[in-house]
Amino acid sequence: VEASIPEPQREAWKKFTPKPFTTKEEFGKETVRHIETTLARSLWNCDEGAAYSGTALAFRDRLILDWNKTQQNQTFTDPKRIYYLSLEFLMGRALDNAMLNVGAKDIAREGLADLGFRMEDIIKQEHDAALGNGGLGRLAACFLDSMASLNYPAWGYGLRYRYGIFKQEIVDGYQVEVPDYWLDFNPWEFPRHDITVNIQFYGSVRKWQDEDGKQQSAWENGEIVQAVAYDVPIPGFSTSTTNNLRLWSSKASGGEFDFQKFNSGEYESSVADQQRAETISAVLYPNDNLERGKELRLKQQYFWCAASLFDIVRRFKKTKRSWADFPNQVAIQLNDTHPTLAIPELQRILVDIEGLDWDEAWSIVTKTFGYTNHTVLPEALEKWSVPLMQWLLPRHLQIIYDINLHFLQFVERNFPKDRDLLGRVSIIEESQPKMVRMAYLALIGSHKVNGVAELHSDLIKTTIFRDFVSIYGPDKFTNVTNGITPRRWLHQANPRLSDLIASKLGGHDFLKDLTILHKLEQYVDDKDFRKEWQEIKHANKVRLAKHIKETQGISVNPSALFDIQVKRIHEYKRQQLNIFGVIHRYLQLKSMAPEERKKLVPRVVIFGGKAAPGYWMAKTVIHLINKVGGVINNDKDVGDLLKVIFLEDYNVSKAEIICPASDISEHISTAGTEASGTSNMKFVLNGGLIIGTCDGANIEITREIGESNIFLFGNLAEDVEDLRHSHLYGDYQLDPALNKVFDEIKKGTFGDAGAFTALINGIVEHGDYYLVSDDFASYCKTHELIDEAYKNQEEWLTKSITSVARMGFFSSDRCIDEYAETIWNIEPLMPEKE
Ligand code: BZD
Repeated sequence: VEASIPEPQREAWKKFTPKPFTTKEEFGKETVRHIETTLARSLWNCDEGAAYSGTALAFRDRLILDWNKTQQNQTFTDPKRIYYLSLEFLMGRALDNAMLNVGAKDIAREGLADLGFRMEDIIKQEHDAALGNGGLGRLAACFLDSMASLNYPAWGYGLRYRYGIFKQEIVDGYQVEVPDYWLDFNPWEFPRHDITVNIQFYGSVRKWQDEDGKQQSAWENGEIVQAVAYDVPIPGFSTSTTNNLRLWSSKASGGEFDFQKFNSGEYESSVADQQRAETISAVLYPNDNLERGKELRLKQQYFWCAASLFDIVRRFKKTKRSWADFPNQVAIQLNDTHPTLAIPELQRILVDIEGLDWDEAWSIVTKTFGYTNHTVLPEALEKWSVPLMQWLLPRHLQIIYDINLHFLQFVERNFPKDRDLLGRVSIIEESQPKMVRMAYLALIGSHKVNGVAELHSDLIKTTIFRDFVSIYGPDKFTNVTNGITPRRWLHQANPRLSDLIASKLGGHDFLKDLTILHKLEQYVDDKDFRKEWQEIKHANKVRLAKHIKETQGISVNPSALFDIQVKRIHEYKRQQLNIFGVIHRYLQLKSMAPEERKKLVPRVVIFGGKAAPGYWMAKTVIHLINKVGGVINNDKDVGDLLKVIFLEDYNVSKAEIICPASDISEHISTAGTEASGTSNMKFVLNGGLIIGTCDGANIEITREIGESNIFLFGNLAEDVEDLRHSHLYGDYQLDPALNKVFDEIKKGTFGDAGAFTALINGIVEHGDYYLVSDDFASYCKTHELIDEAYKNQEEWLTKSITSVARMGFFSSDRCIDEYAETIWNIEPLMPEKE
């Protein structure tokens, strides 16, 4: 690698390289310098917003120094790198995370105090980076944190959406979506106007034979859009390794053609071109677990895949290695099927541009990619219409057809007798119009496919990928159970608990090896420790109660049992089961004598989550929750015994307040539908107990923490199919208690009953696909057990401590090590010593 500064001058360069601040004075100096010069503000107009900006810029400088060193070290050492391709990175706020990871939060707190600001107020100024929908996007963010913390040479690649997931407002009990424009001030990104890639769309394919008689193809005459790189530094915890998240933004290519148009007076049309180009990275699609086949979405996917691969290939080519070495230097992980076009794109680069033979290229491609599946829900499996792909990406469609041909020939050779098999496993679905099945393409183009929890990884092998297990054998399929980063979800969200744990375990090492938590079990009977543990939980509930008061104007009693369900609103996640359970509880309470009521455990039931804007049933559930809250919260008979809260605009920074404040949280999806779930892990790690179905990671959580520390209920995944069948074709009995709940809704107790007809009919008349009625009795019964258990606070506390002690497995560090070892074949690269 050639350096731009000649050898004799490098000493001067090194002398002038800025040093990271190490004292509150140095921090204060940097911060004020940024406020005065970078921001052009002064002591006369420095509000909390400006103080946040100055602090963020001071920390950004620190990250960049480490980032430079990390990247330089990687360039010199040239290890195998992992590239994590995800359309979503749900990062949340960056400042608090940066301060904790570089270990300078206390310095900053003191420095800010000297300037007249409180740390808590400054942190709150930051806008969440919300470039994701839910679990899948947040998982990608936790993985970035772990990869950096474990010193893996890793890059994330994504899209720089101008609008992240919408902000949710609740108006008259209805969800209203407000655009999330988050880029007005974002100190965490570095535009790299010199790193651009031209991306082609549409056009045509020219084919010819070269002198050696070899078939050649070229994709030509398309429309060009430019991708511009924006880099976001990702600091590791307690290491100087700082990785890169590269987000692509779209721009008109601005070549001569546009200039001519503009010059010849076609202003409008040249501006329209520009706007069309910028539309590609304008907005995140707000659906989770649903794919709707829109052209713009496909454009986003190709734009991002092509820019990322160009970048990866460019970096590889600089090292002048042979192509056969590519999979030894590059691992690419596909976060669901959204980046599947990277597979035909790499094949196109190798065959059409680099001139490799098909088979040689294909062997490189399949060794490079790994594919993670996050769902078995049929409506979420991506399919793209062949005519759309023909129009937008004509060469890629040909390559996909060729991949399919080779694959089907291989299947036919090995399974000559199975006539239907070819149709079942073909990448092309023979429908009207024909469709490209992206999950099959991803699977065929990868060397490993993984699910995200044991049950889920088993299910994909017996359902959607069943035939492929016969074709490739079971070794192509593996499981990597999800995890969460304990830095954000314990240390940052719950600093007091983190410090209490550290006081017993001799420091914060558990944040880098979460299995150390098991030593906490020794202290489960330690009186002072228990008292402190309980006080911290209470303080976290007080903090959430304060937030509820400030945002909703409702007072809740922090000594009540806090029962929380926060996640995207989806029928399969069954918030409807929860709210029907609440109505049932309300009816029981109303039927009691006042004396009897006094024995009840007071409850605050808290919901939060966004519904996809076009998902009517989910919006109806939000509406019902709000209506029920309106009635119950104002019923004098009820008082403090039951409160129902819908928290507006659930996001990462709110999750950091919510997760530490639960007594019980709800993970109650129909068995077999939630691939893993990760908020279940966040709640348990913060000392909350959970009620859940035998689904996703709940099963493994139970195995780790013990059956007596979790409230499981409901039917099992293996019985779901039969139950659904019996609803439609057998005799079907609606649960009587649920029927009473429906009667109450129909009476108009919670407002216009007509608004909820579809919700009820889905269960009563249309087969109850999500088995709400089947699980209702066991759900309500389990909540009674929870009430009983909560009365014994000592035992509850023991469960809480024991559970946390046994959660070590669910660190995303463990996941990343598993991916690195079993799929990526990469090693950490330790930072150079000073
Ligand atoms: O991925 C989620 C699953 O539903 C969870 O069970 C799992 O824990 C997490 C992480 O593995 N899936 C999603 O969040 N999916 C999406 O958000 C999504 C977005 C666009 C299109 C399809 C799915």
